[in-house]
Amino acid sequence: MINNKVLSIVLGGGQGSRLYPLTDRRSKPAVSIAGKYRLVDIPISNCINADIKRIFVLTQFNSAGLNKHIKNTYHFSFFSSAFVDVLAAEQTPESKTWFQGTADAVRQSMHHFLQHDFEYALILSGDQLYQMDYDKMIEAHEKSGAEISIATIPVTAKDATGFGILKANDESTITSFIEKPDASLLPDWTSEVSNDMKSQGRNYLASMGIYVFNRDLLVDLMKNPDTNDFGKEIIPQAIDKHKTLSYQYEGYWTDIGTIESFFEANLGLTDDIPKFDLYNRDKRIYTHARMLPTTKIAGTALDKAVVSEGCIIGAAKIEKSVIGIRSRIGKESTIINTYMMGADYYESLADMQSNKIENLMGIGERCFIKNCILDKNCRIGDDVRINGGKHLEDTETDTYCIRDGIVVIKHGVTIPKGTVI
Ligand code: ADQ
Ligand code: ADP
Repeated sequence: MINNKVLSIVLGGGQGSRLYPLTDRRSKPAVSIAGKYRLVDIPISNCINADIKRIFVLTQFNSAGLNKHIKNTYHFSFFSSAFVDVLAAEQTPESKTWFQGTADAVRQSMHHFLQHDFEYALILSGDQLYQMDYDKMIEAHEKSGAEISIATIPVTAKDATGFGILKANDESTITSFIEKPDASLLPDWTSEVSNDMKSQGRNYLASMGIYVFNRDLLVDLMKNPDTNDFGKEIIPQAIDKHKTLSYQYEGYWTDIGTIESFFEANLGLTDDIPKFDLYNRDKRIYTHARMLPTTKIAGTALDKAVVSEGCIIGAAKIEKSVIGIRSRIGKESTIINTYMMGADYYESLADMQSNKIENLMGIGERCFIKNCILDKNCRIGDDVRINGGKHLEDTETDTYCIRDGIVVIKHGVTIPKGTVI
């Protein structure tokens, strides 16, 4: 089934990305999460689970990785109107620049959207981890007669300064909105929330950056070339003129736009009952079906480990870590609090045995790796010691970056034998 009323637009990431260096060589939607998925799989899967199967992904630059992933993953029947298309910022006679913001990204791509029939545009962020039923949001939008709906979630004062904060009346119509308010303004912006939320100190209603627009209104709003951003301009300017609904959500939702939140969200998957449920059949997360072999483990003590397919592991210990596809980890190594993204391919046995390659892909023998993100295809030599943590200052070298104490090893680099970080 396809919901023919809705066209979905995923905002795949701006220019100066807070996820650097993970976004150094690929666009943000292509960043690997949870060992086997890509960021873009989250909003796309939520859409598919709601029968919304006409999806555009807007991104600042095309990476071979992203296009290949979309092409390999989202196959719809030849007779269906379903599609997932990547639209990268492009030069046209009218616009010679990169997307200047979220609204500008939509504006510059409008001619692609208008080739399709739809009543509502569902605009989504590309860097959030959540499983939401968009169907219900569209239903509430239709029922209320609103022209715009914004998904909202109660947040704490500490978090409120990082979001668009709003107030709504008894009918859930938004009456005021402020983008990322200064902490000094917060006392004026509390809302009535459920007792459960109150007990968690979540007294502010934040925009989740998930919007439903009636088609005609979106077309109209995009005619003003001076508005580049939904949060900063479009929404605050629209609420007085157009009925805007607050669609309140209280499930698990987290923004994974920074290295720290990305790291926490991934390691959170190792909890006994993770807040993000990958095991729910009704809210399935789709990704490339790779037909990988099973994972082989020898002599390893595993504790809170999430291990993807196709790995060959001989480590001594893996604790509170997510191990990505095709990871190879050598004997006597210890991995703690780490997200290892894995590899895009295997080295051949002949290559591995020929001694031609000094550092094999993956993690070598007798290594100690803690508080680390290892990007895809990196080579960690034997006896390497990486002890990440808050004692380390933010810094960057050719092969790694340190952000909030997390050591991020860059894509495809080699960390030679015996290195200590
Ligand atoms: P932010 O997340 O800070 O706040 P923004 O940086 O504009 O807003 O990003 C929104 C989404 O669009 C992200 O997925 C981002 O990667 C993507 N994006 C940003 N610039 C883009 C560009 N030029 N081209 C394509 N994609 C781009 C927003 C709202 C707040 C709300 C939070 C919730 O402005 O009101 O509270 O989202 O996370
Ligand atoms: P991303 O940017 O998303 O990490 P890449 O653009 O690096 O992805 O390419 C990933 C894809 O490229 C993989 O699916 C893999 O099949 C292929 N690939 C990359 N390097 C090699 C290689 N040396 N040998 C074989 N395949 C490779």
